[in-house]
Amino acid sequence: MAFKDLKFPDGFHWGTASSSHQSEGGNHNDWTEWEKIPGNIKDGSDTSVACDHYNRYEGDFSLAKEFGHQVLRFSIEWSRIEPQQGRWNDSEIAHYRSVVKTVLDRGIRPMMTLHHFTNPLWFRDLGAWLNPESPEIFGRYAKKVAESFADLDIIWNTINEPMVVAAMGYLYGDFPPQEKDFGKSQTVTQNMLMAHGYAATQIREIHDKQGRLQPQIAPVLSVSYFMPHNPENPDDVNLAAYLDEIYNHTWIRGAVTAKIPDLEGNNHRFKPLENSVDFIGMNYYSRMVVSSEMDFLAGEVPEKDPDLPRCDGLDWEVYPEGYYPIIKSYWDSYKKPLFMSENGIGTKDDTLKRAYILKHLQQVHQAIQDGIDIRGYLVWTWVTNFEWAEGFGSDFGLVGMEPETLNRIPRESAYMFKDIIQNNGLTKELQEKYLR
Ligand code: GCO
Repeated sequence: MAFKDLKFPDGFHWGTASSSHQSEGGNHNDWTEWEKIPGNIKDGSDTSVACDHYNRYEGDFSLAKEFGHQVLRFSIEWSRIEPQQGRWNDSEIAHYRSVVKTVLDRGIRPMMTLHHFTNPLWFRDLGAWLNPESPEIFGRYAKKVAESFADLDIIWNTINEPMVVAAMGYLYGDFPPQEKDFGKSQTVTQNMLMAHGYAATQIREIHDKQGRLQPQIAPVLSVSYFMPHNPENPDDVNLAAYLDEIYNHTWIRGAVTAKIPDLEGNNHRFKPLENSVDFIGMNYYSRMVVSSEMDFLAGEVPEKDPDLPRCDGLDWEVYPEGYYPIIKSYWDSYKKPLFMSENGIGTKDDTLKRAYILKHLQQVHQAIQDGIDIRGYLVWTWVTNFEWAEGFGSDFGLVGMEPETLNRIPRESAYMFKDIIQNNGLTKELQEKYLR
């Protein structure tokens, strides 16, 4: 195959993404408690230290700067900022202000997520996202954060992957609170949609009140490419379409159209959602093949393709061909600018990691060529970190970490990504080097 230079548009944003709980160490939230229960984390690890990023963020961001980053996506930890309901920890707010300023000082744009999976313990005890008041409670947290951060030039992410919270926490029971109840997962989805609306409204109002320019606000969605196991079987085709709708589309359509679908499929206008989406963050990792002969909602899926490489632990197939169609369906459906807010693979094999990134970027490039407005691309992740229920068993980092010293060790994939950023795209030579 002959490679060509693949240039990205001027102003395209390159960088990496991470989250507080996966990298900081020393948190105390619902995940911390859950990690202590034997069997919950596959390799028995926990986040007591994680990457010690809470103390090492300056070094991590300096390294990111050396490698050319233009955007750093990270989250702030709700449980640190609001350790008890309505009680704010000013020194933690100061800490995160310094995190943001450290990013800005390096000439990098901060993309800050308010909620990335973890909940304060008091919120868990109130029933977390099943509590009908959870959207307002989250809105009050967003208000406090907006008041404290509106003077800083931040790209705001409200909620990370609401569908993953709903599916993994309330349907498959692989994340806390380990429920297996489709109805509950639907309630969580709705409450997180309202919470996003309240958060966006608060962020806008506070910026107005303080006389600041309106920032860019986005929710971040996990997307997957659903495929029928047997494309000749209409039941498989219908199942794939149904799951595509409920996993990829229902939530974001609600946010974009400011309508909340209820369990009967009726829509209710919800004013706080108006003007809540400036762009859509899309996290893509893999496809999902589904069969009508199996119970998908109970976690049953057909055997994976033995010829495709997989992500360690999570067992996701490498399937770059699914990236383009899901990007296109988002663009066609919502006509909002898109931001590839996470993409990457957990593997010890850096050769595979490099090829993964290049092949996915070829898809992104094609989508841009076809007129789709994509603003940036972030690799998950910079320094390898705690991969939720996998523990440290699935290594997504461009930068490795020595277990004893926690020293950061950039991998060849980090240098490759630097080359991509410097060239604002994939040179022919780079593709020849890593895709041959
Ligand atoms: C997210 C992601 C990350 C994961 C990554 C690899 O929610 O943004 O789940 O937290 O680490 O997707 O699984």
